[in-house]
Amino acid sequence: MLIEKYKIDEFNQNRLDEHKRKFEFAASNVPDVERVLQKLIDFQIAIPSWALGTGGTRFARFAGGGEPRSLEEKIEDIGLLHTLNNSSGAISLHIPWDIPTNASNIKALAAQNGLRFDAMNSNTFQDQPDQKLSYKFGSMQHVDKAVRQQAIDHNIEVIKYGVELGSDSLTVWLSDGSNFPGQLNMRKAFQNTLESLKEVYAALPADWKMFIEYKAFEPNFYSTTVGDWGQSFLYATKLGDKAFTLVDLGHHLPNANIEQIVALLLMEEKLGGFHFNDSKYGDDDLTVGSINPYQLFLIFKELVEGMDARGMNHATDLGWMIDASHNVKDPLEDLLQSVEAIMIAYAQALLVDESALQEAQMTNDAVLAQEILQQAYRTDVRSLVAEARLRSGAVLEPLQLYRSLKVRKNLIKERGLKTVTTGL
Ligand code: LRH
Ligand code: MN
Repeated sequence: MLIEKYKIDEFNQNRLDEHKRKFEFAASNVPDVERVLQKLIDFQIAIPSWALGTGGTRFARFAGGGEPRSLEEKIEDIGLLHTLNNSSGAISLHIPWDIPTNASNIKALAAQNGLRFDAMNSNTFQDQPDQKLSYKFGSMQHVDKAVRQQAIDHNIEVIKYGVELGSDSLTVWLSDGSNFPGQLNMRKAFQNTLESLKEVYAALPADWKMFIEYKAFEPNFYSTTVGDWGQSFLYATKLGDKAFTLVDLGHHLPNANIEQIVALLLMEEKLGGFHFNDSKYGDDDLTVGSINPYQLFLIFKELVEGMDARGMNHATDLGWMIDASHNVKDPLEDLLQSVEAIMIAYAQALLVDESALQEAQMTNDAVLAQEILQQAYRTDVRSLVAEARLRSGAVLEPLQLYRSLKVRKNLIKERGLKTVTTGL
């Protein structure tokens, strides 16, 4: 569904006075507001191709209707998000859920929607109908060399699709592990996995990156062969300069200090990117910032400080991706909220008075340090994020326009109530 420019201009015009009032007040408290606005305009978040339909659990899945029936319709839906917030300028594909049958057509359609292709995702956590060997007992860790080779070949095939589309990175998440003590020789599983990843690494084009995504548990519930940041860091270090760790916020054990993990991986130049979502218990894949927005702010505070310490470009030097699943919300509304939460956390982190904070740290003044940090966190930056959208031709309030244009109702009329999209 296309949203005409005049509808966006009309919507913004009706809200301009109120926005300008809020923005001028917020801007008056921000020393270098133009730098902050430009960073917000440049910051683009990749939308997962597998999160445009209704997700579910092993218990049930309640379809919402109007779901994309093809990769083309997925690109249109992400194009619509990008039209609304101009911060969703990339799509992350999952193979084989979204095989680009005609890559040049798909690439052209994405370009028409202002989208580029971010990291490609392989899938050796499911058996495909035509697959010879099962991944029931793992893929790259498997005791059978033939199964490992099948997984290696699949990842190399995914790289090929990515090259055709102009992507420049591969995310490898392995569900490999075990469910019971004694079931798996965990040392051999690590070595098999490393040897397998080395063959995929060798197939990477010169300018590509490989992201090793770790996860504490699920679908295996005793051991996971890439189970935490340390293991992912070990693989990435042993593989070489093109291999990095990928931090999915939902893949940690309860109460893990994710911002500390991020600070250290960034310092070690082995942080590749993120799968943003939120969770209260396990890998809940909930809307970003819906459960623990303070943790998201603390993560971005470490990112801004750590990236500035290395002179990195905030917009392009790390992989910014969402990985969520929508059991009860409209997928597009959920994604609009997630992008907004990320932009707000980034804007707040840009407001942290770093030199004052470092002075408080050097004098062990924990009270002052918290005051400086929470001054930024408690600053309402929503009008700054909205101004960045306005200046880049997008919508002051994306969710409101999405609802007032009855986008979901139109998608259901166009695609039907029972359409089921590929993905989780
Ligand atoms: C695993 C994961 C991984 C994807 C999948 C869809 O939990 O986070 O990133 O491949 O979700
Ligand atoms: Mn993920």
